[in-house]
Amino acid sequence: MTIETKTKTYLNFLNGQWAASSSGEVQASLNPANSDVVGYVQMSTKEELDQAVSAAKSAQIAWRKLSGNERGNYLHKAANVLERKADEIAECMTREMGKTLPEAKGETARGVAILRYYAGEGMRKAGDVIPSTDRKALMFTSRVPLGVVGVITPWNFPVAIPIWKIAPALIYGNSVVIKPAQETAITCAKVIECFEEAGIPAGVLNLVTGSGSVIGQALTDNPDVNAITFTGSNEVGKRIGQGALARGAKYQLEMGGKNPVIVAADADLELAVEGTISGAFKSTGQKCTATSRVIVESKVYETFKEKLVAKVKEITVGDGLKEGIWMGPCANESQLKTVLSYIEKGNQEGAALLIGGKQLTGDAYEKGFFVEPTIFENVTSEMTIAQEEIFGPVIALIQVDTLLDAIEVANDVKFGLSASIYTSNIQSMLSFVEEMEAGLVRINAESAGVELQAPFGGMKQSSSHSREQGEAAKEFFTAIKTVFIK
Ligand code: TAP
Repeated sequence: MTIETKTKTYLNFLNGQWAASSSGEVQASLNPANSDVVGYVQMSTKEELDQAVSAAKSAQIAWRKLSGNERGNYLHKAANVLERKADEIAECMTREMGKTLPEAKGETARGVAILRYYAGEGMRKAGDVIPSTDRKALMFTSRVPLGVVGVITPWNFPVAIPIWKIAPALIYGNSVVIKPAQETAITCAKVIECFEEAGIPAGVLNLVTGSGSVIGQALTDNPDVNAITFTGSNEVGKRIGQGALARGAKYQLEMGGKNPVIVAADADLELAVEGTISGAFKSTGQKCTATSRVIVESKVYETFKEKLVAKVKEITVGDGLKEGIWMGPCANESQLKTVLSYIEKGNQEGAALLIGGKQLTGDAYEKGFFVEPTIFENVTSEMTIAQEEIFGPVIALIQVDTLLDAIEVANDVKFGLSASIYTSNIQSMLSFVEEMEAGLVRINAESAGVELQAPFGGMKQSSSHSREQGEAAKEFFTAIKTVFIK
């Protein structure tokens, strides 16, 4: 059954049925480009979340008994449906959270590719044979599902993040209850529809929307949820981790970043400018891997700065659905206010505003949450804008004398998600790889982005030190059983 779109009210998906919440309450999802109502989503109750978990618990018994290939066939079918509906879903994403349509289409295509990758995972190895010291025994490991997995996702990648958690959870034989960010719950509902159309058995995948403090908390606390996978802010992530730990559930947290780009004196400056702009301003800087600090060797500082500012002036800001727009709005009003408050802090603490810094107003921006792409210079490592995640289109330029200084500054934050360097010197590349405290290190490439078949995750306070995506996902979504047969 397709969700009722005429009334623009989206429902929960509970035990194979679309259902309204008994609360009778819905929340409007607003387009951040113009404040139009995109649709309404359910404000569910704790009881509904608990019902979804019970359904998932029952359904998991039969689901885990299917072969990996059989489970993979559902993912293959869901990938085909998503591919067919890609344009509609990408447009919904742009309307719900503002990223430009080409970016939304790219993310949706990524969702299709992730589903296909994990569909194949059902046919790959699920354990190892380990030589026993007893010549008459067979000893091996078997990867087994955890049970019910709770998935809590943010709004910045509303297709890719739910899929990169749901797909591995399902392929390894777990059932799922997802609570997406309210901000982008409609896009998530459309993803769930793809699984429904693929014929996923009732109860194996459930969607419950509502506030984080009610539904997210209830998912964290429910004793039948065996594992929680979370992506979002550090504040919420830590609370979820503590809750899961207290009741002995497995958990995985992917959180914030404060990602640096180092521009060495021997860098290809055109390439460095291109990578800095793409890493910092695509998705309006609302990526966990977005570039937010640019650390430049003094020998090339002025030239790099000039080239960077000239390119930033070319950025077109506006409604991401319109052609020719390169950067959309902040995802909501509170995000815009946060960005503006960091800009104010930058000014107060003595950084020099090079370009941008203001909310965009006037006809094309009326009722939207637009901010100019912003660059500060004369930033020092102890300033707030060099330490805290802004999650907006703001970069801090930091000048250093040597590469060693650059790496020291790059590491001088509590986060360790992604880091990049532009250099043509192999020794500098290797020093960076060795010294940089980050889960993703990228050379002559922007800080944002990782291929879906490679491990993804951070060091330090960016992560609970697990990894997502690729084969690495198996570590979280399965338990190892060691088998000894004599
Ligand atoms: P959060 O505010 O942390 O929200 C993330 C999710 O947690 C939402 O679904 C939210 O629900 C829910 N939540 C809120 N309070 C909760 C509670 N008490 N218990 C359980 N769940 C709760 O993050 P955000 O603003 O959506 O996303 C931006 C953050 O995500 C940034 O810090 C960014 O760096 C991070 N991020 C990290 C990564 C990786 S892979 N490291 C990738 C993308 C984003 P609501 O619907 O109520 O908001």
